[in-house]
Amino acid sequence: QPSRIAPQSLHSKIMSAEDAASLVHNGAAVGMSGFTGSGYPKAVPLALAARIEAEHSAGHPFRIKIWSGASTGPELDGALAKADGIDFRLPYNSDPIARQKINAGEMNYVDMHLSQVAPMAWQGFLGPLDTAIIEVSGITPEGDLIPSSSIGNNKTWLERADKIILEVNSWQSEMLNGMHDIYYGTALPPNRVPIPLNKPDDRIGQPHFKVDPSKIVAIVETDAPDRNAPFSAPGDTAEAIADHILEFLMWEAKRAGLPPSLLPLQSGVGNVPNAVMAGLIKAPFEQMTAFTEVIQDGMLDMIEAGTLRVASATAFSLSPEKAEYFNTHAKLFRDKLILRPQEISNHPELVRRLGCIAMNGLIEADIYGNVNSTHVMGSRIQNGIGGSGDFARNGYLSIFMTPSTAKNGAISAIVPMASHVDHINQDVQVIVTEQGLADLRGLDPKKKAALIIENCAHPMYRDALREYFERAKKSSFGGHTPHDLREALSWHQRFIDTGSML
Ligand code: 0RQ
Repeated sequence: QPSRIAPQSLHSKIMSAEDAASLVHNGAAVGMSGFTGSGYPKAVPLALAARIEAEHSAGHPFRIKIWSGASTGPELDGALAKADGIDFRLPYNSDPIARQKINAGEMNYVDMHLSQVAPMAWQGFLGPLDTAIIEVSGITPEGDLIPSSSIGNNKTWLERADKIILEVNSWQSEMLNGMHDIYYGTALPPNRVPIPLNKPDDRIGQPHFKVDPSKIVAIVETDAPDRNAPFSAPGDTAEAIADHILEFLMWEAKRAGLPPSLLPLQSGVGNVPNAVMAGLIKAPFEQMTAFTEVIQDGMLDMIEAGTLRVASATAFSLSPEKAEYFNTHAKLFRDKLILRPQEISNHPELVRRLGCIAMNGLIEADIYGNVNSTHVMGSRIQNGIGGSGDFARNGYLSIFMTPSTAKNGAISAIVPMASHVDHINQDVQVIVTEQGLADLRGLDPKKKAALIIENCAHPMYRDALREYFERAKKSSFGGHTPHDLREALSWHQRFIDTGSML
């Protein structure tokens, strides 16, 4: 197999993962590639974790700061968290070991809107970046980098870091070359200009990353698959949620006179969003588009079925089977998929211009439509806000979906008062559970409460919510958004004390 590193001049920088890991120093801020389990470096972080364990055994402190696109894989977050090697992490995590360390107070974690990471890095809010460790799928004869299965913040890390370690992964399809659109037109205020993208499939940049070769200190060759978590087959709950959303979208399309292609879709990760995509294949929409964050199994199915014309995102997030399928059939999808930097895929200006239909999961919603996406019982972080805020505030429609209960019914997803708020009620237009859908647009708080309780709450919790709402209306300090503050978070405390909100 010919080398994927075309420039001969770079071959002297090829080395083992262990040698590359030795170039990272204690306390370094490291910008990693990686987004929802795709395109993350797979060899150097593992070697670094082994080195950190050895340093710790010898009694030497060694911890690094990790910046990424979003979540990565067990060879990165998992291995480094297990080695107790992560001092600081941004902007998103879904690794279970890292989650446990964050919630134990042993790891600092900054949970950020994903579109804001690159501009904040450029504005200097995050401090200096020592090293970038970036997976690419090849290096062109001109020395440009062919991106991998995710873009995330790689453009920014390559530009901001003092030194660069590349992993060139030959597992990634060579057909990725040409699918990316890297926009170099962003600038900081007061020099910012409109982003010239008017349709999800507009190409406004170039297919490759530019890189200063003098900053490349190591190149490691790998041949390893992306993590790519499997999806479970949609169960009855996911299907019921998907059915409510489809029925609503058909009604909304008619009401608002939307085109047969609807408006560009954004869909969060997980089984329920995947079930919605599966349902859309059968819906009477044609030539749909997606302007979203990640490309999931359901979207590839929609492209093959001809219902989805094009998808723009920043990363793949496929099951292992679908990732292999993509690698062998990439030609089918090549001109229908575009991967962009996450500051563009999630850009508020673009989400607003295109009028995306945003569909995201939630942990809990309160009766007034405030949504908690991140913190179980108001304090234990699950993942992070991810891109949900970028899309929910700016989309044409912002839909949040969840099963009406969690933990076998011990927790109601509809609560009197959200124990943490990621999405204020102004950013939440529709809430859907398997019980039904609440269209909250244009409603005042008390109308929202009545609708959410009747349409979305599980019958097991509905009476208790009705009673809370009635009591609150009588005793509340103010009458606009009635609450009884002595009781508002008592459901959460009851769960903490007894293991159930009931
Ligand atoms: O925990 O795995 O321990 O059983 O949360 O919940 O029901 O499997 O749903 O995978 O869709 O995740 C909001 C977390 C939902 C996700 C959230 C527990 C539940 C389970 C997962 P277990 P489900 P999902 C753009 C969009 C923020 C980022 C985002 C998320 C686990 O959607 O992280 O939107 N969103 N990005 O048991 C206690 C509750 C709970 C609860 C669920 N009320 N109380 N535990 N759980 N509700 C894409 C990206 O940004 C990449």
